Amino acid sequence: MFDDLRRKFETDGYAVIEGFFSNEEVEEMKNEALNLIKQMPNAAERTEFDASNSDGEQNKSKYFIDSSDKISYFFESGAFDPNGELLVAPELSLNKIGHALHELNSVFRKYTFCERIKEAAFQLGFEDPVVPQSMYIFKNPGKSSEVMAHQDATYIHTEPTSCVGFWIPLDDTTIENGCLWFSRGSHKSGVHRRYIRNPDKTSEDLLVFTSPAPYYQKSNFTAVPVKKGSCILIHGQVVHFSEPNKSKTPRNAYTFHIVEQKNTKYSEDNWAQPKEGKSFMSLYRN
Ligand SMILES: O=C(O)CCC(=O)C(=O)O
Repeated sequence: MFDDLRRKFETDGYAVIEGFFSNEEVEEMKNEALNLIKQMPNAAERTEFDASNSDGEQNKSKYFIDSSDKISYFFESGAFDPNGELLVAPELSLNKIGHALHELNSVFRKYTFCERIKEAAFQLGFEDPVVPQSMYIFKNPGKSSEVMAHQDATYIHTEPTSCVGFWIPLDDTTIENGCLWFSRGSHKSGVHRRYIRNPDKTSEDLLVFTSPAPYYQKSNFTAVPVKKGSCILIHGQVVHFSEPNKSKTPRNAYTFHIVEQKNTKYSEDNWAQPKEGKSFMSLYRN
């Protein structure tokens, strides 16, 4: 399962492990997402999350910052009428749920801290990894499900860079339904911009990008369609994106990130910070 993993990861900036989770395990995660949908908040507490907005205007909210130790719901833009009532079925209204599923939900906690994940991290050379965030991503049919080209280290920054994403599709992914696309080798080009807590405390924008979105040439990207239950390991600096889901069915994924603690500094201006007196969960010790 882990043959050549580190070499592929270091060469391309990502590596695919096929058959990482069984169909039963995939179904358990999908069913758990349905359970979470049943517990969705009422209209007053709902927040839209528009991942296709590269200015990130709608991310810049307290709700986003506060979600780091909660199970919070982020809705697609246009999911509601002016009275806050859903215009689509609840399961089609969400963009994602985050960012502490790995901590607070027993099913996602079980899979995040399973031996296979620990072994993959170990194979990549992690000595003392922690998990700063997790998300369940709903890529439902429709334009708003696009995720713009980005590096994960923009959002989860350490010195030196150590962030790795574990991305686990719960449906087979195709070019049509919005598989991931990678710019191979782009992880060797540094961190292009950061998304930080605004140092200007008088501003209404709590979170800001340090520079505009770079232009990434689409022809540099390779589509990486994979079967459900695979795991794609994503280097924090590799540029990747996903197109809108043009199929008729949803494309779900569970994802979480790890960072190294040993000899590494977690940036204090990252949006996600451990709450006072707490630390991020250790991958190997849970
Ligand atoms: O699930 C997707 O379509 C995009 C995920 C992604 O880019 C990420 O988690 O960094």
